[in-house]
Amino acid sequence: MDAVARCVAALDPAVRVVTPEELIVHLRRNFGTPVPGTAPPTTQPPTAQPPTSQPPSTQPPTTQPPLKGKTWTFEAERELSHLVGRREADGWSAATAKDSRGFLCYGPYTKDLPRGACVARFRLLVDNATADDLPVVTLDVRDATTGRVLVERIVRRREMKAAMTWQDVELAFTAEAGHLIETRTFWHGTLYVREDRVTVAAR
Ligand SMILES: [Ca+2]
Repeated sequence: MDAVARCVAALDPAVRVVTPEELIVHLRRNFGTPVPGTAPPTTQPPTAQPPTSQPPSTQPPTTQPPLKGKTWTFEAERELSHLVGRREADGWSAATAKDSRGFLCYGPYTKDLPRGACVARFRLLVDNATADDLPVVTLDVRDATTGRVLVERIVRRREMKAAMTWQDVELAFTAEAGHLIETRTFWHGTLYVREDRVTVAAR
């Protein structure tokens, strides 16, 4: 111990001899320096991440929206097919001087209709509504998946209320979901007819 005392005495007066415990306290107080083996547990800063719990979902329910009342429109000049006649600005027409009887419009083989009651509205125009009462067109709705005609109707000239005036002719039918459905207009070649469109509504 005398040797130690001599060494301490020989140190610069600014040097202070302390015990290990005193050194640790000194370091912590003045520098905050972690001392090996004595480091305090590392505490993580508060996370900036949002809480992992999900907010209430704003997504709509996945159930299929009801199709009742929904309407599909098939424009004759753009969305239907033809075996006779020609395109006009607002539809597809056939005339006695130019065409032979045949399918004026057919298609579009939609699979969108729901199972259940539907109504197809054929929008038609004729050039003369009074000359006679011959058949103008035969309208039908056909299930192309089964090959079955679901409904059929012959339209005669005098069912049309006036010349060169658009008029809807309705056919009610029952569709099967996922089946290919087409609407057809067979022209009898008796007078000028133009078809604007077919709309189908789920009832
Ligand atoms: Ca049209």
